[in-house]
Amino acid sequence: MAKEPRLIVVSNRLPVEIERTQGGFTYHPAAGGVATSLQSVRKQREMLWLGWPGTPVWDDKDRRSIERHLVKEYDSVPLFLPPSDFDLYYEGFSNGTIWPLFHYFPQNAHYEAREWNAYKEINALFRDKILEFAQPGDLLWIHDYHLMMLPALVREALPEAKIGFFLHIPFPSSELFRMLPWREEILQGLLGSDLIGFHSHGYARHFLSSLLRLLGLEQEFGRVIVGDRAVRVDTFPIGVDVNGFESAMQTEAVRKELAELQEETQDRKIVLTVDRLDFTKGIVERLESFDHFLAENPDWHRRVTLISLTVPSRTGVPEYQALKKEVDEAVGRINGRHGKPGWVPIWYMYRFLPFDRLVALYGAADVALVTPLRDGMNLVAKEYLAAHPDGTGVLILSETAGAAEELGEALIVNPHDTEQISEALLHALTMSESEQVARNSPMLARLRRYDVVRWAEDFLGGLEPEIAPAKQQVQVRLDKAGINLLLQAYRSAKQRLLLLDYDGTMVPFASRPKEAAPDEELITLLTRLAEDKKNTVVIISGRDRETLQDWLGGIGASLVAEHGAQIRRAADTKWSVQTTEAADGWKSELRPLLELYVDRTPGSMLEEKTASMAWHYRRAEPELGDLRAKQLMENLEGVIANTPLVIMQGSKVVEVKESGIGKGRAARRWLDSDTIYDFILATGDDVTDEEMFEVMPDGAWSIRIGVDRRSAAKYSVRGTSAFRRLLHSLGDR
Ligand code: ADQ
Repeated sequence: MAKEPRLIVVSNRLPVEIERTQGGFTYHPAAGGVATSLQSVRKQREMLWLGWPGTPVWDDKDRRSIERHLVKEYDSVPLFLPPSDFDLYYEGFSNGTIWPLFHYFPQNAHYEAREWNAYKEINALFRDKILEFAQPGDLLWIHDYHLMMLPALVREALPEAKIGFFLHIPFPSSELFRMLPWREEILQGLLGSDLIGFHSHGYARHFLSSLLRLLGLEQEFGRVIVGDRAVRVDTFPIGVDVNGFESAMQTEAVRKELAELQEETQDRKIVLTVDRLDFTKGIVERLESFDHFLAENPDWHRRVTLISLTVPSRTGVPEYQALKKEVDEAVGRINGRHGKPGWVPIWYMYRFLPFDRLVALYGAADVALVTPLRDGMNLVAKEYLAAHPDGTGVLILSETAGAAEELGEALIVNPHDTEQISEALLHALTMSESEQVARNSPMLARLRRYDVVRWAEDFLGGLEPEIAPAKQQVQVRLDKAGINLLLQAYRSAKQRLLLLDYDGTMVPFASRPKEAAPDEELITLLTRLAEDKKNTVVIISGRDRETLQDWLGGIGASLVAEHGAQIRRAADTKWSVQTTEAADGWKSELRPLLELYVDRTPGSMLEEKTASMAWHYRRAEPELGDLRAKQLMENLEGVIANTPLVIMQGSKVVEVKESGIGKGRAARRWLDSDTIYDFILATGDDVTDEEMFEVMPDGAWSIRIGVDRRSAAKYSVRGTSAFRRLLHSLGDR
């Protein structure tokens, strides 16, 4: 066993099914997302799982036998809970208060002090069980909304414990959360953790604003100071076992199921829906959308079948019984309305299906219709994609499922909009295979990289400590009088050096780097400046050489690409590569870390260049992008210590590069040459340009684009258009 600290996982339910048989008991591991993800963790470290073993009431002898077996065979510790309190805690507070409220159904939530007290009692029983087993150095990972008081209870008893908490359901807007009579206690309960994880950035933000509004606790980059402790709040979107689904698709059992299904449905298209029967899943609304689709598109009659697979859930609760009735009636009504001899529009299955059959259904479905009204993540959407490794199939996904944050290439719909879902169905059923693959491939690639194993490792890695804030530089500003002085100096000079950054300096940023091509006006302007015999124009950029060559190869200027890693002088046709001492291989070492940030930050991307790697986050959600950038820099700082690499944060980009390379060194090639320049202009907008500003001689005009920033440049102008005007003035001289 490796020397990693032991992990104690705590959840309401143990992932083991126990059945009484004649000779004693039988045990089956229950496969679920979290259980699967922790299989790999189990190989690296000792693990113990603590939770409730299921409903039957056992006598003392049974309990001892079950506990012995679970500890020995499953590394699991059962916590037998008193049935009376259990109902108040489970059906009552957990599923009758928290579940509806957190899923934006406040009208379904009830607030009973008795249930709340039972919830606290049961959480305290969990604490007692933990205390029986916990040893110094253990990591504790507590799961989900049943156990929100547990982190603080454990913290009180074990101040030094390392405690992580993960919420599998949404955390609602603070406006909803504040409706809970025991809202402060719940927040305090969660704050006993060192790390609190959510599926999406939105949930983390809601939690942080609840902390601010209800407890007055401020956060900085997802860190909240509670007394003398720091609590980190972060997002870890759970994945699925992609390899497991891919290999299941190859097994004989699944192939057989699939063949039978295809035989039964003939050449009809299959639309599949899979959920637990719950009011949050939007089952009735979805059936109504299908009804609408059939009414609007009679040509699709007989050509499509909706398979609705619904797993029974909370069957003892009256609201769930009423929902079951509503679903049954809707299915009957729609089949009655549209059905024809030989064609039943909806095949409705109300049961749990074994894995092989479920996978075969995923594989056979042309379209997955996943439209929960609210869902923490929704694994069905991801499982469907994983069961189509060739990238075919169409996913229609609700915008209010956590999964929508990552699966943006799906057909995203508002689950309440019958018309829109009906249109999405038509789009899905007629979508070309090439469009299907184009949409699904990037999603599959993300799911493969950030799978369920990675999710668990990422969370556990997050329980490690963090590092210090970034450095700052001197602030400067340029005024109108300065511009006039600059123009005078330019006019009277004999040899001028113009070092011009490109993105963010001469052109504004575009959401995709390839879209920031130079316009005609800029090309003309730069060509004119470069033609002037007194001028040496150098475009000094972080871009790759192909793009620079392509865009600016014809203006007659010298080009510096990749922050100085490649240089092409105006007089040359060839590029020269600048070398450093950095040994090869650093990129493959850092790539997994950078890819992790790509996966965890939807909209971001990785760019590889000769002597650097850059993580761009301009298209990411801004707050999340900034937070991740800071985390990535801290992470990188630890990794690259004592290597010839440096980290730079530019505008919406974090870049790691070989330290001998940089715009400073590149600029020196001209500054240190035999030519004596009596006018030097250096302009740029981000941290990569600071190196250039720093090597400028005293009389140089160094200008940073963007006011009120810290910089080593002497001056600043407001933005790219202001700088363009200045360039025009130079061009007119
Ligand atoms: P759930 O609300 O249970 O999970 P979901 O994420 O969709 O919702 O997971 C359902 C699971 O049950 C899937 O793995 C699916 O394959 C399986 N399943 C559904 N119907 C089935 C059937 N008839 N037969 C067999 N298997 C069936 C909670 C949160 C989610 C969050 C997960 C994980 O509510 O938002 O994604 O936890 O964090």
